[in-house]
Amino acid sequence: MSYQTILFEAADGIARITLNRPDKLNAFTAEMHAELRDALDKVEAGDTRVLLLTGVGRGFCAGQDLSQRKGGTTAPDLGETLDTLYNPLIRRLRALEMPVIGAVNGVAAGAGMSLALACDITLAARSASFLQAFAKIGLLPDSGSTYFLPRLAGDARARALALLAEKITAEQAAAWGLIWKVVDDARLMEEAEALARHLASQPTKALGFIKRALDAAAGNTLDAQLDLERDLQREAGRTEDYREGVAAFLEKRAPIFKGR
Ligand code: T3D
Repeated sequence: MSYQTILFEAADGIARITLNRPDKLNAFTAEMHAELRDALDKVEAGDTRVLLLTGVGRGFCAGQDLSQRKGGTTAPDLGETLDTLYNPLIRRLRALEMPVIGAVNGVAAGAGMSLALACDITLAARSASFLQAFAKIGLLPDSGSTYFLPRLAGDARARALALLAEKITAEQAAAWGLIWKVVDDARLMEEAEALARHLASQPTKALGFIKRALDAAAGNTLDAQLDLERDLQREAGRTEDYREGVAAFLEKRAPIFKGR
């Protein structure tokens, strides 16, 4: 499949997906969703150990392209588009057995902000901003925002962000725990790439288990979570990378992890 709305490349264990509709601040279209699905198929099928997501131009992603939702005589079924396009994307990113880095280069609005929140480690350029744009157009936050916001920022901030739909700066997003950190604009991709290189050299299976355990924690009792940690640790203990990690420690050398 050749891509019109995203850029995709994968090399040395790092896959890069760059949203590429800069004149529309990388707003999602059905075509972009289809291309993302195809790119994620490649990420899952290949030897990728980390995924880096960013956008071209001055936007990260402005959410759904509203020109595709121009009023007709019948109301669109937005439940259907969430079911078929947005929810599978968010579920897939969270379930990827590798870290997903978000490099938020500009405004992240609507489902674009949800996308940034769904990444495992999100960096933002100092000039970037975040906007729960939904209420401005008569919608509620979707694509995971009602899940991520209160967990990351707390209920009071989640409610105000969603109800007021006020734009916040990258600094504020970091201060509220919505993202990992803010980076000077000129250094964003350099830092994101360095992070990607680092993560691509780490024990990928264990990183995948960490994601799984942290995601499950939100809905688990302590007992259930302890059981899950036991099960995943059992699997981790059987990986080549665990053997290598212990051997490297005992031999006082840097480990060489293969992601197996
Ligand atoms: O529908 C479903 O399937 C349900 C799922 C919904 C998920 C959602 O994401 S709903 C929320 C949709 N997104 C929004 O409501 C955000 C709309 N955009 C904005 O509020 C503003 O554009 C921003 C705050 C993001 C940025 O503002 P600003 O002033 O920096 O830029 P701008 O001038 O508004 O935008 C630049 C261009 O991008 C402009 O195009 P033009 O006039 O130069 O040809 C603008 O129309 C376009 N653009 C920005 N966002 C969207 C968009 N075009 C279509 N859809 C957009 N979402």
